Amino acid sequence: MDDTSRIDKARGVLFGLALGDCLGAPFEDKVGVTDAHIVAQENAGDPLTHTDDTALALVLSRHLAHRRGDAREPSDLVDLDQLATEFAAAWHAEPWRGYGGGVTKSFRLIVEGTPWRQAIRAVYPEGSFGNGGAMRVAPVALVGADVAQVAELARRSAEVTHAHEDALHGAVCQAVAVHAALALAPDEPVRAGDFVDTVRRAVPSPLWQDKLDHVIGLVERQAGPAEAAEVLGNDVSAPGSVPLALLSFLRNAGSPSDAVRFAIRAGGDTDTVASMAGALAGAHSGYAAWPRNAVSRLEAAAQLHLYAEHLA
Ligand code: AR6
Ligand code: MG
Repeated sequence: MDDTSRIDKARGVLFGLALGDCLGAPFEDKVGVTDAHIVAQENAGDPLTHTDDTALALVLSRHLAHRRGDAREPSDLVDLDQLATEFAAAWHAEPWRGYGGGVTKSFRLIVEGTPWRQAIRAVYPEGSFGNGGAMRVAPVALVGADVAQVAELARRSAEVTHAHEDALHGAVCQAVAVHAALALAPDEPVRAGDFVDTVRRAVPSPLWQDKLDHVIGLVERQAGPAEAAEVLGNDVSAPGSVPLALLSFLRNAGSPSDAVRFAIRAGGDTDTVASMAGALAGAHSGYAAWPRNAVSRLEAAAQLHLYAEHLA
C-alpha cells in the first residue's frame, strides 16, 4: 500500500469512529429510528459534537503518536501509568462528555491521587465489563504491525480502565477487526467467514466464540438491525455491543454510511456501536467514502486529520 492510501485509510478509521459517535449520540436508547432521521442529522448545518468515545480515542491517538519515537519494544507504545493519567485528565477537563458511571468514579479517584490499579477496582472489584476499552481502541490498529501486536496494544490500552476479561476481549476483538479491515483494498469484497475467523482466533473465550458464531449466522440470513440487537445485544457492556458493531460493518461492507445507520437503527448504546462500526467501515473503505458535508462538520476534524497522518 502506498503512503496516500495508508493515510486515506487511517483517516477513514478515525473519522469513521468520530462520525459514528456524533451521529449515534442523539439516538441513544431511542426506538423507531429510521434512515430518514439519521440522514437528516447527517445533513444538518450544525457542528457535530462528540462524546467520551471520540474524546478518549483522541487521547489514545496522541499517546501513540508521542511515544512512537522512543518505543524500543512495540508494547512500549502504550505506557500504562501515563495513559491512565491522560485518560483521567481528559475526563477532568470535560466531565460532561457522557462518560459511564463506573469509569467516572475511577477517573475521579485517579485525579485525586489513587493509583489507577486500585482506582479501577474500587467501583467493581471484578473490573468493568463496559465497552469503554473497545470504543476508543481503533488507533492501535494503525500502529500494530501484526495481529499479535495489535492484540497486545489493545489489551494494554484497555486495562488502565477496564480490568474485566470481557472488556479486554472486546478491545482486542474491535482492534483486530479494524486491523483486518485495513488490510483489504477498498474495492475488495469482505468474506465474512474468513474475516470473523481472524477475529475469533484473537478472543479465546466461550462467550466470545458464541457471539461470533451468531454474527456469522446473522450475516448469512441477512438479518436486519432489530433482529441483530435481539440476538447480540445493544447495551454498554463489551460483549453486548462489540459483536453488533462487527455485524453492522459486515452487513454493509463497501457502504460506510449504511454501516453507521444500521448500528444506529439497532438502538441501545447507539453512539458507541455506531462509532465502532464507523471505525471498521472506514478502515475498509477509507476516508473518501465518508460524506464530505458530515466529516467537515466534526468538532475534532483538525485533530483527526493530524493524528491520522501521524499514525499512518
Ligand atoms: N458490574 C456491574 N455493572 C457493570 C460492570 C460490573 N462489573 N462493569 C460495567 N458495568 P463503565 P465505560 C455497567 O462505567 O465502559 C458511555 O456512555 C455499569 O452500568 O466502566 O467507559 C460510553 O459512551 C457501568 O456504568 O464505562 C459507552 O457507551 C456501565 O456498564 C459506555 O458508557 C459502563 O461501564 C462505556 O462505558
Ligand atoms: Mg456510548
